[in-house]
Amino acid sequence: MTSATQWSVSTAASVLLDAETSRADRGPITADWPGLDLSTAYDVQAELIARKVAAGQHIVGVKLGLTSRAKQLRMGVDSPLTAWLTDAMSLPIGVPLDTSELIHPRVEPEIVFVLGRELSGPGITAAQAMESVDAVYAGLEVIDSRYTDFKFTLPDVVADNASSARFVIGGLKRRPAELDLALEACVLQVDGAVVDTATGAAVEGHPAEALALAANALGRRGVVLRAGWTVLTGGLTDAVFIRPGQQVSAEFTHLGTVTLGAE
Ligand code: OOG
Ligand code: MG
Repeated sequence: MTSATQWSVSTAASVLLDAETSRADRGPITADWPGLDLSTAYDVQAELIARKVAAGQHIVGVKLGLTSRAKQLRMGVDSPLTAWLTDAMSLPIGVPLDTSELIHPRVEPEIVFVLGRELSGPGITAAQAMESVDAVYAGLEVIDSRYTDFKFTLPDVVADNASSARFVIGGLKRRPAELDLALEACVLQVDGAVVDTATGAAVEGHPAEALALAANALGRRGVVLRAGWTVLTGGLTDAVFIRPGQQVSAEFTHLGTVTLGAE
C-alpha cells in the first residue's frame, strides 16, 4: 500500500492477511497510520479473525501475549495483550512444522489451560479464574510476526493477532489442583542444547493471573471465555527461531515434555 492509502480497520486487516498469505513481512502499520490506537487495533484484530471465520476457520480459544518480563523486554512492549486461536493454528503432536508456510517462525514454551466452564469478566480474580480450569498442559507456540524483524508497537502487534501462527499442546493432561504452577519449571532446548529456563511465576506471577487478565480484558469488550476453550497463557521465556531440520522441546517438571520439529 502506498502513503496515499486511506487507512481503516478494514484496510489494515487486509494488509495483515495479505502479508500472512503471501508470507511477505512489512513495516509496522503505525508508521503509515499513526492514528492506530489500541482500541482500534483490537478492532483490526477482530476484523481479521472474523474474516478467517468467514473463510471456514473456527475459534478454539484465546492467547495472551507479553505476559512475561522475558517477552516484554525482547519485544520492547511492556503491556500484555489478548488475541485469538483458531483450529487452523493447531498442530497435532508429532507433525512437523512446515516452515515454508511461514515468514520467520519462532517458538516459545507456554502453560496451557483448557476451560471446564465459562469465565465472564471483568472482576475475575486469579483464584476464580483457576476454578474454571479443567486441565493444564505443556505447550509450544509458534509465533510469526507479519512485521519485519518482529519490530512493532503495542497497537501493531495487537492488530496482527499477537503474531499468531501455530500451537502444539502436550500429551499429558494434568488437573490444576495437582499443581503449583508458580513453581512449575520449564527447560527449553534446541536440538538437545538448553537455551533457556523459567518457572510459571514468569507469567504475571502465576499463569492464573494471566487467565484472569484475559477474562477481564475480554469481558470489557463483551467477550465471555467459553467452556472447552484453550488458553495459551504467554511465553515463559524469550522465543527461539526454528529452522528446517531443527527440533525445539520444552520439558516441564509435572506437565511432561512437548517437542516440535521443523522441516
Ligand atoms: C508477540 C506475541 C507474544 C507471547 O506469548 O508473549 C506472545 C510476539 O512476541 O511477537 O505470543
Ligand atoms: Mg505466545
